[in-house]
Amino acid sequence: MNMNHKNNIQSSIRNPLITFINGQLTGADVVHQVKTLIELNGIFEDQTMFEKMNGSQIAYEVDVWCPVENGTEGGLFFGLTHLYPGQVGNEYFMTKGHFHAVENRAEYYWGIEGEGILLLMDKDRNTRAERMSPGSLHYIPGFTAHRVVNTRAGMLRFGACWPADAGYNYDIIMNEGFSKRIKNIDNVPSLI
Ligand code: S6P
Ligand code: ZN
Repeated sequence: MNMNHKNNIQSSIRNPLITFINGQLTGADVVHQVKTLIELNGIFEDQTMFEKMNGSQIAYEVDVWCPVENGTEGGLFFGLTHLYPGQVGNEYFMTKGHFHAVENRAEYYWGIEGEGILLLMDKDRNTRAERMSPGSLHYIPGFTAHRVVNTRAGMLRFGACWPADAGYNYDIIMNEGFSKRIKNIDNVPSLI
């Protein structure tokens, strides 16, 4: 094989645009979002305790890769959430939680590092909980609100993959919450 031919073959194989190694998502197209505690105002039960806390501390960070335009039917998005440890009163740090704007859109979550609980609530407000740990895989059906709670002292990292046209509906959860909460009761995460 002559050198030119060899170079052509090699140059037609490109490197990945994004890498996902050791719980980190890296690449030029990855968008990094930071959610501070103050942005979660209203989701915790103990508002008095919430107001005493440092609102500028980070509650979670999300790295998102959108290989197609937002709203593309048939496309997929990929995300990595880094949820910090902490409590507001006896309630653990958690994500805001949402339904999808296109309500029937499903999603996968999977545990990468740390331990926590995935709360799932259907349209009739029935809430169930799944333990999340490295390697756990969670199918979130359509019409189901989802929120993750960090129940341990370290970081909780989890992956997510969802349809590019799913969108977000945060209003229902901001206004009505989930029908159950995860609380630290005598150092045991409990669904209440
Ligand atoms: C998107 C997916 C995740 C969350 C992220 C933060 O459909 O479920 O990427 O956006 O975990 O949670 P939240 O509830 O603040 O969007
Ligand atoms: Zn979602």
